[in-house]
Order: sequence, then C-alpha cells, then structure tokens
Amino acid sequence: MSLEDLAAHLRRASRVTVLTGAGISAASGVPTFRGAEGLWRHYRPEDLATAAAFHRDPLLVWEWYASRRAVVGRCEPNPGHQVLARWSRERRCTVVTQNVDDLHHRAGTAGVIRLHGSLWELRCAGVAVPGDRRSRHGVCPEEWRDETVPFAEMPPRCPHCRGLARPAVVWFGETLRERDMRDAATAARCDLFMAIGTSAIVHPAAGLLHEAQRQGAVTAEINPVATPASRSVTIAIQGAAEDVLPRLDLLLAN
Ligand code: BJW
Repeated sequence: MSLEDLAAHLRRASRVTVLTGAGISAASGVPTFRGAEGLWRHYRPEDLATAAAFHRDPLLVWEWYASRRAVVGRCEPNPGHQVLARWSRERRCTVVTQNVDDLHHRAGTAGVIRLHGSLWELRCAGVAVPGDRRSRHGVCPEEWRDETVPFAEMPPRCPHCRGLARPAVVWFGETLRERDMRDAATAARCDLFMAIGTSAIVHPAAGLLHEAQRQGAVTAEINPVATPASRSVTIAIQGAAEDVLPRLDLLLAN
C-alpha cells in the first residue's frame, strides 16, 4: 500500500491517533535511543535509565540528563512535528508520544499525551543528600518545571526538602502515570492508528498499536527501517517522518 492509500484512510477516518517515538525528533537533532547513532550505543540503559542506577550514582545519571537537556534545548521542532501540531489543532488527530523532549508541545500540538514524562520536569526523589544535614527528605508530591541549562547545582535538589531531585521521566521497571495510560488507551480506540519514528519495542507504548488493531483500527507505520510492527500494520511507509508527513499533508489538501 502507498502513501496515497494512507491519505485516503486519513480522509475517511473520524478518529486518528498517532504514536510517536524518538525518530520524529531525529531531524531536529535529538539523538534516538537505538540504531547506529542511538544513545544506547554509548550507554547501557540499566546504567542510566533505571531507578536502581539513579540510587547507585545520582550524579552520573544527572550528568547524562543535563547533557541531553543542553542538546535538546538547542533543537527546534521540524516539519514532522509541525504537520502533527496542525492536525491536532484541527482535531484531525490525537498525539501520544514516548518522547521527553517536549518538541510536540513546542510545535503547538493540542492535547499531547506524554507517556514517558519530560526532560524539563523534575520531582523529588525522596532521598536525602548524604552528609547534608539541611536536607530533610520529605514526601514532596508535586513535579515542577525547570528549564535551567546548566543547573545551578549538581545534582539538582528538591526546592521543598533539599533532598535529591530526579528527572520526571519514566525509567525501565517504573509504571506509567495512570492518567496518561488511561488517556492513551482511550486514544487507541480509533479508526486509524499511526506509529511514527518508534522502534515499537518498549512496552506498554508498543502495545497500543496492537490494542488499536484488536479494536478494528487500520494501522500504519512511518519509519525509514523495518520494526517488529512493520509486518502487522496495514500500511508500512518506509521513510523519514519529516519528509513523509509534509507529503501526506499535501495529498490531504488536494
Ligand atoms: C526515524 C527517523 C526519522 C530514525 N523519521 N523515524 C512487555 C514485554 C516485554 C517487556 C516489557 C513488557 N512490558 C514491560 C516491559 C519492560 C519494559 C520494556 O518495554 N522493555 C523492552 C525494552 C523489552 N518496559 C518498562 O519497563 C515500562 N514500564 C512498565 O511496563 O511498567 C510496568 C512494569 C513494571 C515492572 C515490571 C514489569 C512491568 C517503562 C518503559 C520506560 C521507557 N523509558 C525510556 C526512557 C525515558 C526517559 C529518557 O528519555 O531518558 O523511554 S527508554 C526509551 O525507549 C525512551 C523511549 O521513549 C523509549 C522508546 O524508544 P523509541 O522512541 O521507540 O526510540 P528508538 O530509538 O528505539 O527508535 C527510534 C526509531 O526512529 C527507530 O526505529 C528509527 O528507525 C526511527 N527513525 N530517524 C522517522 N527521521
């Protein structure tokens, strides 16, 4: 099936959901996780993206996040983000993202569902800073936004109790926020579900495509390479999101 077929499905569908992954931000300069240039080529996930890693070496984990914030802070949304942002505002689609870069939000996407949190939000880790008698490590439930690059102090601290702060992202082995999962499950009840720029291996996000399929949705994938989802989707478009989405948008306009 072709891009024209996908455009025809998009025209017909009344509920469209798009699940995005790191690939949609690649053209903006944000590194993906897997693949030749991916972040995991240099770091092992279990060393950096788990609560155990954070408790073992909070400074190492924060240095990684601080360096990613410095990179992402210089990036701008690309034409792929912009097409989805416009579609979301025209109520043509709901965007569910695994990305923590906030580029969908910065592109003006309406109602984006962020499954894995944000690089730009922090929360209390509930851990006192060793050797610091001022840190009281209370239970400080609220997340806060912090766009400071670089941080005034490393590792950053919770402004409420002066204990350690942690990135408000979802690490391996952690559950996703109930509200986000509920909203994503609702979004998966759609006529057309598109997975864009994701390796489709991280759960529960990857399961949304199968859930949509199970409920009768037409499914599509946009990715330059084949993924575990490629064989099961109705339409697999091989290409980069920043090229394919503007072409799709043009087809819709004609
Ligand atoms: C382009 C492109 C261009 C390039 N255009 N495309 C069921 C089965 C098996 C395992 C599990 C399961 N359920 C749960 C698990 C365990 C685990 C998991 O899924 N592991 C798998 C690796 C097997 N999941 C979890 O632990 C999750 N929690 C959970 O399930 O809780 C319940 C539970 C608890 C305890 C025990 C059991 C269950 C949490 C997952 C959290 C993931 N967190 C991360 C880090 C976030 C913070 C941070 O950024 O630092 O999220 S990991 C990382 O992977 C990040 C991403 O959001 C996520 C997905 O990656 P994504 O976006 O797909 O990126 P890539 O790099 O993989 O792919 C990019 C794609 O783009 C490639 O395909 C390229 O080809 C493509 N591309 N240029 C379009 N221009």
